[in-house]
Amino acid sequence: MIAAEPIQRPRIRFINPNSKLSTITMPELIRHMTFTRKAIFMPTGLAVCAAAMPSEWEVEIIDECTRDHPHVPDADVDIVGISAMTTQANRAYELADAYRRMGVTVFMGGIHPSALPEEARRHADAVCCGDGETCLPHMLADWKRGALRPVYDWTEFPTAPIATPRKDLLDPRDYLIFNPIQTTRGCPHNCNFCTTPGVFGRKFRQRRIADIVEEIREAKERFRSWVFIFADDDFGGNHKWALELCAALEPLGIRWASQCDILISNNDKLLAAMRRSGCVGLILGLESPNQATLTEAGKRYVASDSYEWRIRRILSHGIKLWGAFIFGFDTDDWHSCRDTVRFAQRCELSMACFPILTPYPGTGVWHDYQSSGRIVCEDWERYNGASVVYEPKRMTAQQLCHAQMAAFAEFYSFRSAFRRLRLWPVKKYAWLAHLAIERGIRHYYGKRGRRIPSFADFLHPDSLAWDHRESCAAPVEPTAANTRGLASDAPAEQFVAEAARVSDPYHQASLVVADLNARRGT
Ligand code: B12
Ligand code: SF4
Repeated sequence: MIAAEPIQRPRIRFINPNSKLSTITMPELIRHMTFTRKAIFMPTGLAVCAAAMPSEWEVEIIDECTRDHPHVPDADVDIVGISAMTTQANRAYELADAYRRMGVTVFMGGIHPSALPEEARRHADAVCCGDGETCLPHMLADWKRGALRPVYDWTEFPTAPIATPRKDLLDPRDYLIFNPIQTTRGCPHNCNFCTTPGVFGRKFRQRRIADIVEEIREAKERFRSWVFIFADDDFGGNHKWALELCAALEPLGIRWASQCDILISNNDKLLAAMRRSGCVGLILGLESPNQATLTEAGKRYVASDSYEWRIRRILSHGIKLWGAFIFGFDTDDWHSCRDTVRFAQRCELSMACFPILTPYPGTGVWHDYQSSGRIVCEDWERYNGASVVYEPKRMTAQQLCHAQMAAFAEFYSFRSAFRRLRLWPVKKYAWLAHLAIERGIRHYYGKRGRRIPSFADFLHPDSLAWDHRESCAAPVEPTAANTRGLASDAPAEQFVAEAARVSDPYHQASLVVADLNARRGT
């Protein structure tokens, strides 16, 4: 009798390449304060891709951001699938090249390859543009019959429903946020600095409400989570659907925060339903209170002079606001940056961030700056919101960096915090974040023997505050400030200052949410 050959299941390994920005708030010292977690968010995109794999495949996810050592490629799989945001692209290509040299088929996907498929295909056998759920079945079928195409664009195929991520392939102890919930995909708007419309289209899609509720139920049961981040671009892109979702969330007794466009302020009924369903905070992409800047940014759906009443309307429902602004549009000078901070203070935003404009590939700004030769740096790691990678118009790169730091210093100063947050009712998390960032900035500049930047420095060009030793176009601190870049005994304040500078509100929100969940014993 001849023994039957064991049937070998085909194997795929998904890899999330190391990214300093995924671990920026997680160096050793902060890890101790944050329950030893190693990265901020679990790699949702890859967990969703894993869910889209046919059952005969053996699937594995390697998240380099949670590893102490870089992943060493091994030809023990049939396919590797590598994901990348722009800041991860350098490492993603390094891994892809190494796997291809070993003869392993490489798929690439995620935001950056979707925006620049021609670049990505130089490192991969097949590139997925947009939704993995939609493209992967076609990529696998073609691979099986030896007819892979270089690029698969999700718009060529019938759209598959948004899948529920496979969390069983990851270790919950590694992440601050292990249960980000995606409720929608895409955005109906078309701001010209934003990657989303180019990659996922303006067709706004919603996930099945029953799947969302089930994912939350499971997270509550298995991980005892009760505070969630909905990792959407625009939770309120479809008001009617959002109302239905809120009704389904209400009985779950959870708390949640998400990102949303400011037109939600038109709908009191929805705002009330959101609050009842547990919404505690919203991230609003405001960019600037200056109309000329909004026009330049292609933010056509709202006028800046309506911002203030809209913000107050949302606040009146008991929902806290994180404001996301951008510095560095052609209409920006130091006065407008200063006015933006004053606006954020006046509107009593709980938190705010002031990243430097980054011309991400695939955006309108990228195309404009490319064609006019204004892009000065294509090192993708520096596309991080803290580096000036293009030629600004009304400020030098150094002035732009200075304005960014002056904004953080002013917004998070004790005086500003006191005016906005007050002492009662106690806003513990906002206060903690403010004090940490304020202390971090003081420590950071104190150690360098420099004065903390302020907008007044623009009136005094010979002020000592301008003593920049490091180049602004290529700042060293933020990119070095990750787990592997800084000695573990470096003071916590240093991380806080650097993390604040590169962080977006999702970073800030994740620290709060993780802490709240931990208090319930996650
Ligand atoms: C939550 C979030 C974060 C979280 C967590 C990110 C994470 N690890 O998932 C945190 C706070 C850490 C974060 C940080 C940053 N973020 Co962010 N973030 C988001 C947000 C709102 C949702 C991401 C998400 O969960 N998507 C859901 C999953 C399912 O989608 P996906 O990852 O794209 O995966 C799908 C497809 O792309 C594809 N796919 C993905 N990988 C692969 C691989 C293969 C092989 C295949 C076949 C398919 C495939 O299939 C998936 C399922 O369909 C997005 C907005 C958005 N629309 O994506 C911004 C977004 C990704 N972030 C952005 C930015 C700018 C940043 C920061 C640079 C901000 C900063 N200054 O710090 C950093 C960079 C962090 C880093 N790792 O380098 C930009 C990206 C721009 C760019 N070109 O890279 C986005 C698009 C926001 C925007 N509208 O501009 N972010
Ligand atoms: S910035 Fe916000 S509103 Fe504008 S296109 Fe991107 S996700 Fe949509």
